Amino acid sequence: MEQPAPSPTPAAAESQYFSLNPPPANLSNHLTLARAFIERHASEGRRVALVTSGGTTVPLEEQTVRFIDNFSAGTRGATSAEYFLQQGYAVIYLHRQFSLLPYSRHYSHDKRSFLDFMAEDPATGTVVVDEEHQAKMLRVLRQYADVKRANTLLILSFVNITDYLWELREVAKLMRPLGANALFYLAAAVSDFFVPKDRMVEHKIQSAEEFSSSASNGGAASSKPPPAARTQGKSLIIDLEPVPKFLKQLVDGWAPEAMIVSFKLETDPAMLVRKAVYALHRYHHHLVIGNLLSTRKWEVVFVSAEDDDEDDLRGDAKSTAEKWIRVPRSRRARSASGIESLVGKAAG
Ligand code: PAZ
Repeated sequence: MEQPAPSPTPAAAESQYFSLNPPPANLSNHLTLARAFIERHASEGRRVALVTSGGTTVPLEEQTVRFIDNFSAGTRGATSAEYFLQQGYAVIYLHRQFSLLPYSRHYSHDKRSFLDFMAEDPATGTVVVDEEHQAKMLRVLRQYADVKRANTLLILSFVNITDYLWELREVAKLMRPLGANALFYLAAAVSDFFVPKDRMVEHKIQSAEEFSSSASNGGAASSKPPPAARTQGKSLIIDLEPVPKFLKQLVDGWAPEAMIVSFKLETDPAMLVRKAVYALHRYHHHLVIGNLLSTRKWEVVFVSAEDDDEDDLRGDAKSTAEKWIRVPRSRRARSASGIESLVGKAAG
């Protein structure tokens, strides 16, 4: 009987993934910006936080018409970034393109149009902020102006899962010299499944089998492995592969001295703490923050090794502490700031 192939070591899986799936076109530009940012803040003795935020897409075609996505709007990441900045960190905000941004989040994804925050001053014929929004916008604008003046926020974007992983790995390596002054706050919703480059069809997937000839997608004699997406009759069959688990590499290889806070999302309350504890032990992060899709804006659970002794955490920590943080019902306003301020303070 044929034996299943042994699973590759983490280092082999990493090298295979990054050699098969090419980097985003703007990576080198992003790294030039990140290098200068990190060096400047390191020379000024400032701690640097890499905050990841938003969802990662899974493209189904090389010329991407269709992709798989997830729910994340980037609220957690954008809001938390503001609290890190307030706590004196320099922040590299690695976010999904067009998801929420620190400061502008207060206005950009509102149910109202941004024009609803504006009014015309009849005396001068100029556009002003509506009376009702003056106080809050002035407060947000001042915070944003301070951050711009101090140059403590660098915004980088990604779209798909492979772009995200490339950016995370390369920026993490740049942060390595910061040692314990580096913090990773991994709030992005990262896909567990993807289509590897060599199994991606080039052109738009056709909805009818008679049009989905292999000729338009590399030719029948192509040496490529079978495409991950194909039509069968009127159905679309998609065969996704697991994204290699790189979170441990962050600790072991890319930024071994950094503080790492990662998030775990579940929908089943019975799974949450169990999965967060599993992630803490498996990836050796310092803190795993668990949240449920339906209540994520109001409650999170902090899972960390009970003993904050470094060896205990990095070794086979058996005991794990959990701490629930809930925003009282009365404070569950439209904004998610309540929980973020608590999370921000805990990480600060
Ligand atoms: O972006 P958002 O505020 O709507 O959601 C935040 C979140 C739930 C994506 C984040 O808190 C999280 O749990 N991120 C990790 C998800 C995961 O890969 O398990």
